[in-house]
Amino acid sequence: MKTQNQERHDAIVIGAGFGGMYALHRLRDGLGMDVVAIERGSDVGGTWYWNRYPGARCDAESIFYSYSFDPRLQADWRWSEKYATQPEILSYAGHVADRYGLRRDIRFDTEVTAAHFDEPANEWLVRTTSGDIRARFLITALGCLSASRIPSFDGIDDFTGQIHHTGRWPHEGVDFRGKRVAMIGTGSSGIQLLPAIAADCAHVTVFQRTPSYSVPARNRTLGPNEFTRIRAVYPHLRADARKSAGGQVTAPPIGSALSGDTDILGELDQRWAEGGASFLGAFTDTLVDERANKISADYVRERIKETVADPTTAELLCPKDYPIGTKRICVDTDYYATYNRDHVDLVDVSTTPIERITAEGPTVDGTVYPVDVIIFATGFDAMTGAFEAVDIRGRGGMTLRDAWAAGPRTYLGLAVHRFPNMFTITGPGSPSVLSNVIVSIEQHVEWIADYLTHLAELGITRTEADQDAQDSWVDEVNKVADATLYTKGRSWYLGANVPGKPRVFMPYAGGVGAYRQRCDDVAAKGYPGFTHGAVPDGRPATTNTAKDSPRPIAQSYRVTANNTRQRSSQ
Ligand code: NA7
Repeated sequence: MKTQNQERHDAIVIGAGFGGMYALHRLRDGLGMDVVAIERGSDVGGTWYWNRYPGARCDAESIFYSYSFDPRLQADWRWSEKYATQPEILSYAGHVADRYGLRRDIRFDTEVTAAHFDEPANEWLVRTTSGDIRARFLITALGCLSASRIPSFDGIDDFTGQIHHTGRWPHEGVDFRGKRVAMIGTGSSGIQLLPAIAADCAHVTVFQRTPSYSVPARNRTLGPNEFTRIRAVYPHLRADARKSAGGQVTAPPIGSALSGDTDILGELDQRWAEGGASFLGAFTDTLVDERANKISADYVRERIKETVADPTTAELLCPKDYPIGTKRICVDTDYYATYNRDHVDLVDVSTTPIERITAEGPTVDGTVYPVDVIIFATGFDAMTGAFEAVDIRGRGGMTLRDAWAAGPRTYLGLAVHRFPNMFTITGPGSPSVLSNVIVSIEQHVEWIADYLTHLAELGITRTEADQDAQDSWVDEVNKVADATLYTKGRSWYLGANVPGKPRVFMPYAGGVGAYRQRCDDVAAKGYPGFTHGAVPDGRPATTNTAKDSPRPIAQSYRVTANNTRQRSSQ
């Protein structure tokens, strides 16, 4: 890829969601680097910018699904509900952007189409829809669930009504009043959306391929007194969240579900009444033992049958052929009860798939369902789809698509062999989607910032993950996943929702606390697993080990970057 353009920065961040925003802030205002972020949306917020469908909410609690890096930011933002709505989270993202002056270094409405490592120049050349940019470091903050997908149905272009995907919802909203609606997909998005639109529609037909396990949110407002109490202990809550398995503080498991000593059903009753995904954390063995898992799964099936009046519909809504939690558990408000409304119908497409879409609507088993609007709540090409959409090439012209042809491979979910000076925020191989992702984002950005500081202090301008280190990390990710039931669900964690995608369990299932410890150990030992300097094909120039003797600071970003920049108020 040739370019005449000489625009240069120390680092390019792709994406201005929560990952990209914090990377920009930390590298620019913390390290004094010259950074530009590229964002295809017209504003910050990432997933919360795009997923504007009615009912969209975070399923991690708002007090944890927010940045913790600046106590003053934490102190001056007040969440109004236990689970924040999409508009509130988007406005929080805007508040963060204002507070740290982020927008001035974000190029909006701009897509990155290619990123090639220019070996002689030791720089990334990034091609965007508004020109080419060069930088020493490339930080991808692409989002794990940003490549939305509409399955390829025959005849879709013939449909004469409106088509919307939950992950690309129109900013002006959709008027459902009096409309006949088809909703395809019953994952988190569909489950949140259905109750929110049902009241307005003339009729809704839900097309379900796989039923989800969903637990009630029991959402509520956070009153001033409650918030004051949270603020008093916020630092402790945050510290605990960082060490936890999932990145938020929930009631600890009471023991094995198979132990005869504990009040198993009482515990599930209590967690069901409290609401939220901590239901899944009631016992130590729910995600590792099928018999233990069945206890929680049966419990949910019973609640579904209790709630849904029509027994045939209730039966169809009961997940049967996979363990609870192995596809992402959903958190809902009135989802199952919505099927008791006369104008809401469920069509099972598990054995008789949608054949085609005609001018009038979806066709299943020869029956056409005439509708005015089709909503695709059909999810994303998770974790790797956003990478595949960009022509990323590393050393020797190796494409990331080829490097990941059999499934993504990373070192610590942070770096990729043959892709020097590239770091991935919440990349495959990190806890990412199995965690409260903001906790993971902060940990990744801070680890990357520390590593860049380390490199600058040693005057090192090039680093690359070693093949061996990457191979053993991939083995560990697989080993951890294999010790759980996660591999038993046909989930997007495994790439199973995308035809032809390799079946590889992509996130690290060992928990954010254990993962943080691993990353901290690597830092403390002087970053073993990375090679510093140019790497001739297959032969490391210098392998970095703890034995490397520290060198005097030859170069630091504070010296080389634009020194006129003001540090932020953090
Ligand atoms: P999900 O969880 O991937 O759900 C997508 C749904 O769409 C799921 O029920 C799929 O069934 C269904 N789907 C996909 N393709 C088809 C076809 N061809 N026919 C019928 N049904 C289909 O995406 P969401 O947006 O709901 O949630 C993603 C994450 O975002 C969520 O976990 C939260 O973290 C936020 P399948 O299960 O594949 O049989």
